[in-house]
Amino acid sequence: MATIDRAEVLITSPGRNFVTLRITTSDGVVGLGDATLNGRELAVAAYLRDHLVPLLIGRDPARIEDMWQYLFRGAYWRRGPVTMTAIAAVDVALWDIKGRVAGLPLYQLLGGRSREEVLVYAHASGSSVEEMLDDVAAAREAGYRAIRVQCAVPGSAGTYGVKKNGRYEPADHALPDEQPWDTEAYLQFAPGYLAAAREALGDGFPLLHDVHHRLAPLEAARFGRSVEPLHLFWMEDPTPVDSQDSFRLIRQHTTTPIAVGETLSSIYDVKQLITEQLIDYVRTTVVHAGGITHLRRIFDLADLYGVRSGSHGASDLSPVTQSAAVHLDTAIPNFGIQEHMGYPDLVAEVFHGGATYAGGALHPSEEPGLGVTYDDAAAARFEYSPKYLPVARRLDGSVHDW
Ligand code: KDG
Ligand code: MG
Repeated sequence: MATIDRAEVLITSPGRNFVTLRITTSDGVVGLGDATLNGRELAVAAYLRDHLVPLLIGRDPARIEDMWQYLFRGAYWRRGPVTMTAIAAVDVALWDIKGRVAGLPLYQLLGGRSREEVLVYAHASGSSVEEMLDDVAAAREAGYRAIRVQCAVPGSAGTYGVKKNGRYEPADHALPDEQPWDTEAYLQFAPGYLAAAREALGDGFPLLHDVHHRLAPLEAARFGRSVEPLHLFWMEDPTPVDSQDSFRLIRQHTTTPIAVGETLSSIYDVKQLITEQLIDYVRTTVVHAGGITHLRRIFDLADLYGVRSGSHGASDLSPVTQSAAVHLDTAIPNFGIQEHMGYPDLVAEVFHGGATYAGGALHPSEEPGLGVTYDDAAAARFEYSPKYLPVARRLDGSVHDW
């Protein structure tokens, strides 16, 4: 029996910070898992290095489910993004190894293809409505068949979701940038620019919007109602998800579809949302929700209630996660859509292979396992430096949800 010989925690910053776990077996098979938690990277790196790596050495890499249970139940302290990201890194690396040993791409191990392609949505944004419409046109030109639209709210400098110099990278300060937020200004402004985007795209084109946890439940209900005639594909994170019951109130008032889950890390965090059919798309992702093993369990639960997947795919999820996500998206019955944000150019120097974009869709690698390799020499050129997500403050100076 092959055993786990080595597990290395690799940190690099090719345009943004990434943490990667690399597991090597006694047969020399190598598997990769993403362990990046934006703005809290070193907490996961320490959790892996100090607490999980010593538990892995000498164990059977083929026993993925048992390893998952061992790390989750065995810790006594359960759940939370740091724990679940660390467990995900181990889980995905072991799935990668299983695929490489079998000589099969990961989606084949997950049951094979359910679809020919993974539909993705692009990001279009602007600091003005004109700039946003130009970006919408550029995304269409690039072949995207679904587009998420965000526009800077007058008076809310640094509005989330808006690109700077052609890229959106919110974790870009050595200490958190503090940004003003005016909810009423947003509520008055956003429906108008979304209407302009709808007019440009035409009826039926999938148009998405991220509210990014900024509204109270009743404000979210008002927003959802006000954009109902635009038939959004979804409004994302309309209110903070700490309390799953809040979504009942939103649901009672609007038929605008709801997507939630990018900050959530376990099936228990989405259980009520799914079983009470309070959402339409669950956005939990491989890296932050316990890996392939746990995310598949979430998607299976979602399928029972007619909820589809819509996984988070921002640039803080490494190409290892993107590849794993596209394999899972290819295999599950209840796929909805996949976010596709792209990476800084330097990222391709460190991570080779993985999913490929063509014609508005992502396609899984046909290489065994995930199909991603890690270039140590390139990685060594990009030193880690702390980068934080911003913090939002209301007009009276108090802290708001970012
Ligand atoms: O790390 C935080 C980002 O991933 C998040 O702000 C991006 O909301 C986001 C999205 O929908 O991609
Ligand atoms: Mg989001």
